Amino acid sequence: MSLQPSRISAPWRGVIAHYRERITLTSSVPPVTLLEGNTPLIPAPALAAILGGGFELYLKYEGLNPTGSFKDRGMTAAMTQAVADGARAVICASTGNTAASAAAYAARAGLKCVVLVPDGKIAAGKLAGALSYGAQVISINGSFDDGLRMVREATQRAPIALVNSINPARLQGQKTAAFEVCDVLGDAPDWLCLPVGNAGNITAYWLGFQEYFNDHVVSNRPQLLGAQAAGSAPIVLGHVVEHPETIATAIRIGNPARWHEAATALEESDGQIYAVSDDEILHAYQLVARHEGVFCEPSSAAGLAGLAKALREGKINLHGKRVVAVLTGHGLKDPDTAIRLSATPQIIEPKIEALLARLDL
Ligand code: AN7
Repeated sequence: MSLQPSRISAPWRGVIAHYRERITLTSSVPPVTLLEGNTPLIPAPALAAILGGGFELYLKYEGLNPTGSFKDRGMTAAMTQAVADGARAVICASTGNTAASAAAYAARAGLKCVVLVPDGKIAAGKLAGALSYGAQVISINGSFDDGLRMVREATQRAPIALVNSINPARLQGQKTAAFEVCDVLGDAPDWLCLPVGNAGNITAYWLGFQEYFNDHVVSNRPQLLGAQAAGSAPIVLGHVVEHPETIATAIRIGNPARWHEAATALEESDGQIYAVSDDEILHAYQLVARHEGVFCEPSSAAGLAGLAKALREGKINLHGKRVVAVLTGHGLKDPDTAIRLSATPQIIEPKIEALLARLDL
């Protein structure tokens, strides 16, 4: 009997090391990494049945990244590039997840990090993360869109690097999620659905799928199904939303920076984009937790809400198809929404009879 630990596979070294030859960075410095990526693609047969059945559904659970969202894929690349460029400080505007991710990777790289967030509109777990990783957190009396405008100008006027997804390195990191989906399925899925906010992620997925397809790694490309919150749906409406509102604060964005690229991805993939109400988002959010045991943040469920809407309205035929829903962030990011939506725990005396009387079996 061997006393060596059994190695089931080579250790995971993060998305830059794993997909090195596919990631275009102008640097040769060692990656700034927290070993992000390699997130599970979880089959969701119960949810597929609830949505009408007849297709395979998988959840790309991005909440299992080191800071709890898909942003870590892009941030490893952006922070590596910043270090290579000799930056001393980084800045971003954020609805929360980018802030937490930037803060963590900056801590790892030894860089100063400044994040701008909309005051009162960021979920508790994201603020807790950004503060704990030691970022300078600045709350603005305005929206994410105001913050993005301000950080763009700040990088013109002060020696600080921008790590929002208008930074092309971010997309290089984030496209690895598309590679992973294909690597696990053995080909591209038929549909990929995801929430759309600033539109960096849909742009990055399309980049990844195109690249695998063009290099003949896969034989097809998925159709993309995007979803925006109804109160923050500029791409669906075709105009900027001045005062975006939604309970899904991660995607409370009225003027997406990658709007044009998202429109191109939707067009080239023969995709669809939907506006989903807060009620529809919260319904999908509860369904996936209660029927699959997968807890995502409300915004992450918007893609599933969009899928449900497309099916309900007969806009899509999924018979025999393989569908991937990207769950972009972890449910623990937003404990307040989770608790507010649920029944209050029952309080009893510490007596067995009191417990047995409450068991409703
Ligand atoms: C959980 O953190 O924009 O369309 O500043 O946190 O690429 O913007 C977050 C966006 C979806 C939308 N799901 O992705 C930010 C930020 C979650 C998110 C999106 C976000 P993009």
